[in-house]
Amino acid sequence: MKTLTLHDGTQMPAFGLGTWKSKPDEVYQAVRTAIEVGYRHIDCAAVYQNETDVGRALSDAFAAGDVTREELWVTSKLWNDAHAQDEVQAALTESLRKLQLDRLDLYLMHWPIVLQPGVYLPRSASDFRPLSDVPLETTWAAMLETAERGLARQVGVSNFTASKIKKVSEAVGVTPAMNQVELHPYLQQPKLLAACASMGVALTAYSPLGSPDSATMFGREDGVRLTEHPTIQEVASRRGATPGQVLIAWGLDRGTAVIPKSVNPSRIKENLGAEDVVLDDEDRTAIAALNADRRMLDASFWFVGDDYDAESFWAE
Ligand code: NDP
Ligand code: 1BO
Repeated sequence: MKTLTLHDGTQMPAFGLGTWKSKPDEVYQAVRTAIEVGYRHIDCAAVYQNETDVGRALSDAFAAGDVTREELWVTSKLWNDAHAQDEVQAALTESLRKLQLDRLDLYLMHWPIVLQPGVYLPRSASDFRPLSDVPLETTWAAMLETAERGLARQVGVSNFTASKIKKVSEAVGVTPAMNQVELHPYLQQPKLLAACASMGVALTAYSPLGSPDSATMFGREDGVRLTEHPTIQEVASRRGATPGQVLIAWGLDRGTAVIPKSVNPSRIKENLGAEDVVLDDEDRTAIAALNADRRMLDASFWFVGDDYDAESFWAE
């Protein structure tokens, strides 16, 4: 299994299972199947509202001897409504309770956004807390404290630009181990890759297949699905692989972790096969040409009120 080396030398399994949008009644079997076929990394989040079912699957997998706790990498994420100094540890403890774990391998600040307690997605300006009241560096320092207390082996961020990483790192004196961001051939983000590499921050590619199952939710029905793009299909046929495997192999080839979501047993197995797909320079050049700086999660759900806007949110 391919691994990433984090800034303190920790080895993290590069390939994992995504669980966003996996319904509680589906995610149990998805996690059990994934572990049975060889996955060693599961990506979770409090906001996915399925950690209890993931936790049941983990507990049953340990009891069945399918995997040991030490062999498995479990990531979860702090939701935006618990950013205050005295809320972070409580939120992490609640995720641990649901996941039936003593410690996470990685805990991420899900978004550089601060919401009022109990808010899932904002509907009006009053759903936000001003960043000046709860700055990202306060949240980052509180996350580091959870690691010092042994509740997470590693801590990091998600959906951060390089400049936001630099700001929190300089303020607190410790750089995040990880930045989990959207990465796929339509959104290749080469500058962010280079900036994170220069700061010693590893990257995880989310929505590596282009997140087709969030298209309706976010009113994004236009455009060619990545798995149906002729270039991806050509590379797939050259490599004797499926389009999904090519997309995952491309992310692994760039040195990022990759966490495709599936609740379908045959696609769960198929996606793991990406570890054996080797791309060459012809494949890399063909896929590089697909970059369109096109986001599947453009963050527009945060642009309610005046606190965040499309101009500045992703700007360096
Ligand atoms: P993905 O790009 O992983 O796409 C998931 C979709 O692709 C599902 O519809 C799935 O269907 C389908 N699929 C899975 N395998 C294949 C295949 N081999 N061929 C064709 N279709 C396939 O989308 P996500 O947005 O879910 O991203 C992956 C994970 O990243 C999330 O689940 C989550 O864990 C994380 N994430 C993190 C975010 C963050 O803000 N930090 C934001 C977004 C995602 P089916 O299930 O039926 O197989
Ligand atoms: C708001 C969507 C979060 C997915 O990780």
